[in-house]
Amino acid sequence: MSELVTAAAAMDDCPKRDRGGCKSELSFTSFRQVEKKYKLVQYSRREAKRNKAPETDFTDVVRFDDLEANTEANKQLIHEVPLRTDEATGSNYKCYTFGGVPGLLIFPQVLTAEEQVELCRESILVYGDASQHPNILSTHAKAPVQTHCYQPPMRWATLGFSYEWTNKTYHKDRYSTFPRLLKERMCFLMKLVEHVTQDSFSCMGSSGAGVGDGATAPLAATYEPQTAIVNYYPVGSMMMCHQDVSEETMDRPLVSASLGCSAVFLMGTESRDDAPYAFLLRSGDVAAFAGPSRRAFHAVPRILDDCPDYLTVPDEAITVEELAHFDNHCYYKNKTADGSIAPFVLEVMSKAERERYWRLCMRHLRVNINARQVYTEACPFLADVE
Ligand SMILES: O=C(O)CCC(=O)C(=O)O
Repeated sequence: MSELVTAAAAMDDCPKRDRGGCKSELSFTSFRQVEKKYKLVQYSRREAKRNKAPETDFTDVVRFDDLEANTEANKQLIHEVPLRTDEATGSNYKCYTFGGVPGLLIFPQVLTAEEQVELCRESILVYGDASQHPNILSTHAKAPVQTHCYQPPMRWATLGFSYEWTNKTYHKDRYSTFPRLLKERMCFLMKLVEHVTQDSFSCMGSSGAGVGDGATAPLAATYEPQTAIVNYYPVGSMMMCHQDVSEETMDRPLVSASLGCSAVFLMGTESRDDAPYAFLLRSGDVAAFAGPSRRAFHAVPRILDDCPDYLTVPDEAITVEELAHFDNHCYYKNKTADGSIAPFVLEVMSKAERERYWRLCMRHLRVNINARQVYTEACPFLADVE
């Protein structure tokens, strides 16, 4: 855990998003107390001269990369679920459950380095294209900007059905195509979810309704990812406590992939009054919210500054000019003198420049892609056909 303790203090960047509910009456819940514990405390240069920023104690964070590093209490709650070896690839995937959060499944390092590269490239260069996929910039932006790729301070993009944050609803007539690559990955991951058996809950569609056929059918065969939220988290940002309960198909697990910098992820129960557990999610890890955890409150209070070299431009390869484009952990290629963002067009960039661009963006960034099935029936119109 030692590398976690060294995370530096910098400027606070808690976005006032409607998704988390930064509301004063929520400040005293047990969930909020744990969020505060892990939040990055950032001081201005002047303050830092007078006060030393407090260090975070990460001892209680559950980690699956180093089981021995867990507290004795957490070790008792971690269970490895035997998974069948993938016959096609011979891969032997691992899955863990955690006694404190029934239904939460963690698949550490289930995405290969190549798959992570592919998904990061798409997340920066394609999924952030507002002309293909509607997105909204963070509240820090002076006005919505129609970007052609991810550009800070964009905080999320939606693929497939668009989500209306204010009314917490989906609309069947508001959608973009659901990318084929992502659909393939998510369907594969759902097969792994299906392989996991637990006594305390069932991951299988319990309503008896399969996609399209109305019959009881295995989960993976009928699963259709219909919406995905791509979250962009620069170091210092966070996502406040919330539930994801707007989908009609709450018996279908939500699948959530972590890319780039690691995060402290909190998950509790259906009540904010219960203190959540904290989990370390690293690049390549996938979490599935199945069973009771599908309705549980969760949050991301901390992003660690540890993007793996294979997803970014490492220190020794970055130029002084490129470094000058970083501001508060974000890579701004086109920041104008008044601080607004000038959208740029990828087509004018060479392939090598685009490759460099997404890797520079990832330097202090975590990307989370979480996919959900929204409606019981199949929605073939979402398909990404060539
Ligand atoms: O970033 C994560 O791991 C979780 C994202 C999330 O909770 C959401 O998009 O609703």
